[in-house]
Amino acid sequence: MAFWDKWRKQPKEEETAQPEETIETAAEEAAPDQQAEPAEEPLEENAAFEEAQPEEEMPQEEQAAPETEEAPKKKPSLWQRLKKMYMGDIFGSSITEADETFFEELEERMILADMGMVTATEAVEKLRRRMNREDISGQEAVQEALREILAECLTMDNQELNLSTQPSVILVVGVNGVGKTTSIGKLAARIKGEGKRVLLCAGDTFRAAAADQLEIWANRAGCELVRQHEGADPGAVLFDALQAAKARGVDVVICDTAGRLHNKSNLMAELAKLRKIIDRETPDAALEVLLVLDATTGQNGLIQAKQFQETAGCTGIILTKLDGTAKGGIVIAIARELGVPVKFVGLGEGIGDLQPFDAKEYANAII
Ligand SMILES: Nc1nc2c(ncn2[C@@H]2O[C@H](COP(=O)(O)OP(=O)(O)O)[C@@H](O)[C@H]2O)c(=O)[nH]1
Ligand SMILES: [Mg+2]
Repeated sequence: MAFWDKWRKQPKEEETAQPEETIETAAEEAAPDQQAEPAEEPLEENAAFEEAQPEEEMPQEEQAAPETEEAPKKKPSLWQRLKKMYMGDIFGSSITEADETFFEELEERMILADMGMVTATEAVEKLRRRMNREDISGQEAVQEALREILAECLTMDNQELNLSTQPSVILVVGVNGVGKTTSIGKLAARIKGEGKRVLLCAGDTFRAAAADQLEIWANRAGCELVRQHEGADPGAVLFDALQAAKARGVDVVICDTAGRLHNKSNLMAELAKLRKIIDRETPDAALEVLLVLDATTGQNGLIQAKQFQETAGCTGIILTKLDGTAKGGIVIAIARELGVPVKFVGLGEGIGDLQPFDAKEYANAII
């Protein structure tokens, strides 16, 4: 059975995961594990990955250095964890711009890869025109042209985090279970690695476990943490964190938030309140509002995203779980629909598994 067929047969439920349910269990289960072996996780991830991908890595090594032992082992890029759009059998060696069946099938596969109808149609049209204009034909050249077109769709302004002030503030929002706390841990480690002083703010006061989980990540990343008791007012925790940051000369404050309150308007009101506190306490700070989206929720994630976008005014997206069953095409649909740049992607659960988004790397990985 072709890979594509297996993919198509996946049950619907898997694609439309319900964050509200999955989340609590996932977060609660995750905490003890992370506590048990914090330092080794990234290494294990890589080791496991290398084992899982022997066919791709081995031949290269053999070719490169058959008789020398010391040839450096090429580390697989995180992008290789992305699922490729399976297209092998439609890219014949003699495709031309007149090949209607090819364009139809390509469009269908892009839609099935979560790219969305509008984007898929547009990308295929662009490809057809480019093939015509530049006289492109044949598998290699057509694939390369398609990669370039997708990368162009995804290239936006303000792709980089703005951390230009001291302190800068990052508010992280999104529904339960999408990977907010985990992404904060990874992001903190990354920013710390650039030599900056980072303070985490446990703004999810809904359950004690949420602050505990953030504390584990703060320890792992070597960052400071401001937390309060369960049920405390998140605004008060944020206020404390901002005061501490100013007093201690912290470079970046990253604030975690709850993903679920009693209802949506409650959650949105709380986010609005947190924003107000930031504006009041650190009026000149560079502020990033990062919306975390779980790639495995597919097109459903987009509906949530629009609501957060309207209330919280997001400056960027962190797209998590692209290493799993997710169809990477969702990245394109999101960037297009929301007009907000994808700034980071999560490609695993380890501390090193967060990557700044790179349109060309991404396009190379999925096509
Ligand atoms: N495979 C994978 N799992 C992730 C990724 N990001 C987060 N997770 C997992 O998703 C679950 C929920 O994450 P958590 O950070 O608690 O979500 P939150 O409720 O939004 O704070 C945890 O089990 C994480 O380990 C990712 O990029 N890839
Ligand atoms: Mg959390």
